Amino acid sequence: MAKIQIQHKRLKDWVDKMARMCEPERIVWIDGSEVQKKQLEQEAVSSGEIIQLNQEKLPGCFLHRTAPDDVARTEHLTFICTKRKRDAGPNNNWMSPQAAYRKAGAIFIGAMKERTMYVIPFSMGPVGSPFSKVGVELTDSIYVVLNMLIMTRVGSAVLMHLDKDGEFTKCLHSKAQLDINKRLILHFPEDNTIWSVGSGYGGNVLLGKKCLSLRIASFIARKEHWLAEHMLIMGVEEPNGHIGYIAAAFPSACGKTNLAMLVPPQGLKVKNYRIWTVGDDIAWMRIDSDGSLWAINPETGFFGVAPSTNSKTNPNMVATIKKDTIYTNVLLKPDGTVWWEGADGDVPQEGIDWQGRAWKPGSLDANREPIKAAHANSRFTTPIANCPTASYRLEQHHGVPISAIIFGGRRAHLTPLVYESFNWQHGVFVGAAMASELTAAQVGKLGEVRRDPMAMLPFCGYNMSDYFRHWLDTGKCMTKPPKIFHVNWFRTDKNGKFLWPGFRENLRILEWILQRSSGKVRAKETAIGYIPFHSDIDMTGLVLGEDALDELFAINKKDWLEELKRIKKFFKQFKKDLPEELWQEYEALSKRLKE
Ligand code: OXD
Ligand code: MN
Repeated sequence: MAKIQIQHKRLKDWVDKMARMCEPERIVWIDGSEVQKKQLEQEAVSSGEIIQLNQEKLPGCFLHRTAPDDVARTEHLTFICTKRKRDAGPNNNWMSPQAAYRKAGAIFIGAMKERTMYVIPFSMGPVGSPFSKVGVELTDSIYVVLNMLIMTRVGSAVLMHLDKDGEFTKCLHSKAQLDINKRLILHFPEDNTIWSVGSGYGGNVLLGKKCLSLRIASFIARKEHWLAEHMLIMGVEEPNGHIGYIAAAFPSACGKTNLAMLVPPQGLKVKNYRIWTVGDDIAWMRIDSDGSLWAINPETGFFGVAPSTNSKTNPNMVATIKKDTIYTNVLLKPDGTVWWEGADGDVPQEGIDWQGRAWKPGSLDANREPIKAAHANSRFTTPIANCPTASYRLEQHHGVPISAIIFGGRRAHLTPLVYESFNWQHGVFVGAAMASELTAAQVGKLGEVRRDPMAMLPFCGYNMSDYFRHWLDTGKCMTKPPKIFHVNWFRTDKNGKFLWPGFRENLRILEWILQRSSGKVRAKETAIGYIPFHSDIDMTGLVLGEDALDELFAINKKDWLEELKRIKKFFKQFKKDLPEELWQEYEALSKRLKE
């Protein structure tokens, strides 16, 4: 492996100090080279940490299995460790930095004995861009290294950029004993530090992702006057070459990935739209010199949910994950390929399930429930560059200009297919009042509705009342703010059936949103915001039930007044810290609903 000369004394000292605590047998610096990556893959295959898949059918692909109790983000073990409890807010679990370092330190001591400590210098965002941030992750997991090589820009170029004294987030991870009772995901925003111990699941251990790019970055972004958000970024190109870019926030596993790379529906084919994918999970947005909001995706890969990914729901992802991909917790087929519930092709007649056990369709567990081939939150990690719709602006240092921001949730009832806020302040209220039903991406009860402002509830690294204030202030600093919308693809009829087909058909709604953003179409004013006239949604080639559009856009004032009570309860936990403007919007909505 190439020998790296470290010029950065603070970095070197920190690595030494962490090594003294974790006691690894050796330290290996990750240089980002293909040669080193291949060596690590071989080593991980030899130790059984990853399984090499059929290299003819899935070149460069591997399978990994996590411990059965380590398959999703563990929000109850995730903490924001600020000096003052108030600064973490009621939206976060809090521990004092002192207590947190002590508690996790006890687990880290000697945790890497007989293991290698890998040092991963990484850049979130193009190396050297003013939008970007550098982190260095120390880990005892090759799986983490291989994933980070896909998800971030790693290696010597980052060290060169850091030079002798550059700032970086100190990220420490150890699998330790993979014991759920000794698992902690700790963020120290005031120290620009992350400590994660006892887990091997992506969201807990790929520290560039949720931990740095959302929790720590949101804290930094407030100080530096930008936004770090849980949003996809996509471009919709019209035949005249103009590309309208959208940033959209939906809670985990609500379809951000599918939307970010959708294929235009058959009925809109003649319009020749082209979709460009910038990101599927995280957006860092800054006000640029033109007074509008510009966004980059800090990541270079997708960490996507496998179940239900198929050629109908997401053909571009199916194409992307055919090579250079790490699969986690899916079924291994006898021919060395993989499968999950809702994948293409017939259900395999046999295989090894996500827990490494022999599996056949129809196998039942002790409770006589069907055993899943793949875990509901099984994943793939895959390079954006392999995606057929990857944006050619991925490496641009200033990213792309955002025309519209969309908030969305999974709501069987209440919220219409789409509505537009009256202005930025109202849009912030719409984001702050967001709620969604729980999915498999979080540990918790599926289907339960929880409030999830801006889809950031699990990811905002500080008090959300300060976060709302920051959003309100950001709006005031833009001369050309994007318009803010809300969508709900998941509304159901009285029989519980989805009213809207979703997936590629969502482009019909994005079209309206972009037309509204450029002032090309009228809208109907309602108590909650602007909604489309039915005739302004291009329904060519899409036949819905007779009253479906009426039901999709119905605004039931009684239900909304009930929702207001839930919003009030949520807002009240922020006490006097909640910005007054949000209460004003609350009162104004209440008044409009009662009119
Ligand atoms: C993710 C998540 O993995 O939001 O992106 O859980
Ligand atoms: Mn996410």
